[in-house]
Amino acid sequence: MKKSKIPIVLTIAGSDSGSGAGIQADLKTFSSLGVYGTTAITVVTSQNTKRVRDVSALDLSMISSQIDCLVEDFDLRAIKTGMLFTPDIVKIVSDKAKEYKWEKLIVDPVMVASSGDTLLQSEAIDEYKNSLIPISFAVTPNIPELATLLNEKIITINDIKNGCVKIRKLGVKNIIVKGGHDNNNKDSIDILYSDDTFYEYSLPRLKSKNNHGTGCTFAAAFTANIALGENIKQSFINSKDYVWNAMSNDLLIGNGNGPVDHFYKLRK
Ligand code: PXL
Repeated sequence: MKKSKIPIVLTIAGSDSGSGAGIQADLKTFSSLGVYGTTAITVVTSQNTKRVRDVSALDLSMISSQIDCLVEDFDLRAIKTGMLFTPDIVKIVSDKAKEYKWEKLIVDPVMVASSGDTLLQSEAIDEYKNSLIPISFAVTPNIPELATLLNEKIITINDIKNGCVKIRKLGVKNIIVKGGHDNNNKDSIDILYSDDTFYEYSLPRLKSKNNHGTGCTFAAAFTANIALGENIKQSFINSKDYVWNAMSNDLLIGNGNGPVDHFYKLRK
């Protein structure tokens, strides 16, 4: 396969019409960090910064077709998943990952939007645990997602660490828990569990309500860093720095939870 000048990555995720999260956030992150992003769209949402109004899933055959078509022509260095919505979509993505022997599969187990709307059917949780997480390179839940995956309360840093050890038992080697939802700490503490070792990285908690798409953006930045050849720990640090900087720049878009500025570097 022809060698591209910049790494090519793929995001398998949902479209956010307000462009703060989902496919749109992923593409902006990829472009800002110097990788070429391709997309396989799973669902279309009609959405603004205040609410998700409608969700419509694509046919499974169309989801597979996008993936097959990209694999046919592109040397995909890393693949990220976002909103998968139904158990069938989670299953088809795991089938494709196995078929194509994806080594650098980053699974962001998207469940709820910043507006509080549901982005995953509850029946899909077991499918994540049984088929997708075990074959992934890294999984990047936030605290509520970790709690849902384990069906446990996660409150303290110790709970997060114990949770990582349990997720590790599903087979995935790298677990990152995004600490943005832990309002008990004045810092936002993210945890990486890799090679059976914990790393913590803290930055001052930002008060901004413009946090729509921060989860997607973190996982997309991590995917880009891995595709660029960074090691896991540095990719983790770079991704948190990127989200923190993007979130620091308020674009004042919409009346609800607004998007972060993926191109903050252009405006410095
Ligand atoms: O941030 C999670 C997320 C992922 N994917 C889509 C979304 C959202 C949040 O709103 O809309 C399509």
